Amino acid sequence: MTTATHTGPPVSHLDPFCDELILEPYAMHAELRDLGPVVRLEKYGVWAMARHVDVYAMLNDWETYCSSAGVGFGNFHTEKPWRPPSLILEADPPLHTRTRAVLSRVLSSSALRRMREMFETRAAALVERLLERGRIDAMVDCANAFPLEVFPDAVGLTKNGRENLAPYGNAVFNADGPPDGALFQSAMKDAARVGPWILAQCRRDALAPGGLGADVYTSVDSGEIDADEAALLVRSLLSAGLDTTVQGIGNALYCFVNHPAQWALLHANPALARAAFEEALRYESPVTAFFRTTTREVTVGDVTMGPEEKVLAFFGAANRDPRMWNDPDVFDITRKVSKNVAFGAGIHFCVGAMLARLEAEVLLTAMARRIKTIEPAGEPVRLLNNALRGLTSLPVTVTAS
Ligand code: OVM
Repeated sequence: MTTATHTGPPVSHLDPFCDELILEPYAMHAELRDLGPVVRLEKYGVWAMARHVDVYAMLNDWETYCSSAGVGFGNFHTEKPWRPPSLILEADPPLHTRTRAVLSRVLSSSALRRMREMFETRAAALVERLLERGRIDAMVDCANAFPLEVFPDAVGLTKNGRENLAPYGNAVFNADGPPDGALFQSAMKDAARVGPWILAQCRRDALAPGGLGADVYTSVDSGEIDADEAALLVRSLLSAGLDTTVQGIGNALYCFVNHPAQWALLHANPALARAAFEEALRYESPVTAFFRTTTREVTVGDVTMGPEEKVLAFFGAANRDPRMWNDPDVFDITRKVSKNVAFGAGIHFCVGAMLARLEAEVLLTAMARRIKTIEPAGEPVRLLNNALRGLTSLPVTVTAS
């Protein structure tokens, strides 16, 4: 008599949301990739994908892997969300198609073209201030300072209360983690404190004419969306528009501080700035992972998942998958990285990507033109966040060319 072997799905007992693995995830990423296309995270009873081919396929199949149940731990189909769901991030077609069209128009490269000059003037001035000081904190004085200078103005926000933006974004990303964790709990406190200010800024009369926020409301006039929907779409700008670019730019600077030959390359050829940012996004992806939720029974490899099950897509792991990239752990700004999933993929691909790239390109270009060296001057401090990978401090010295 033969005995059938029931191996079951590959299982991991690791907790990607514990402090240690938030701070240093790459060994875990390799382990998850090597276990198979789909892995069971035993601690939470959710699935995870970490290989590029599988993450990419999942993100491109919204009919099987939906977003309307939320992109964090909670399942909005069965549990109450912590805030009214985003009409774009946490939505499926046909709702998503309609809201996405609005933000696609507002954030298109042609709509952003008129902002470049203002961004360039401010970046050049910022870089001169940095060089006068010589010793700076690249997170505080650069990666935080520049988006905070240009993004709220681009949206058309009032000057008072802008300090509420960063804690709100930080809370929104922490809210994707396990609800009983300390980061989620502190996110709820932060959101309660700054949420009312955020919501007040989403109203039409709070937004300066000519800004991205006011532009969302022109879609109310055309009848595409109603005023309540417009307010929630402005909330999406404020949720996703600041912390992500701060950490993306900060991670890029962190890469250059640790890879001086790559900085020399950029300094010699500032036109590489846009490509360099993309490689930094691959190498140190600012958004670690988001969930999807299965809409039906689905089999991937040897693993069958049931309907209404949570699946975690590890962007950062996919972006360092050796099955996809040559020498994935090498930071190389001349590399072709068009399939990196730092901005996601498929219908939810970051709608603000053009704005993020513009901010990063303009700042890195201004820095590359004037700064000859950027060198470590103290221990960097990592950000602890359930979904954002980045830093809070990066002490450096800069020298002029
Ligand atoms: C939103 C939202 C929030 C966080 C992230 C995001 C990466 C979107 O509220 O729509 O996209």
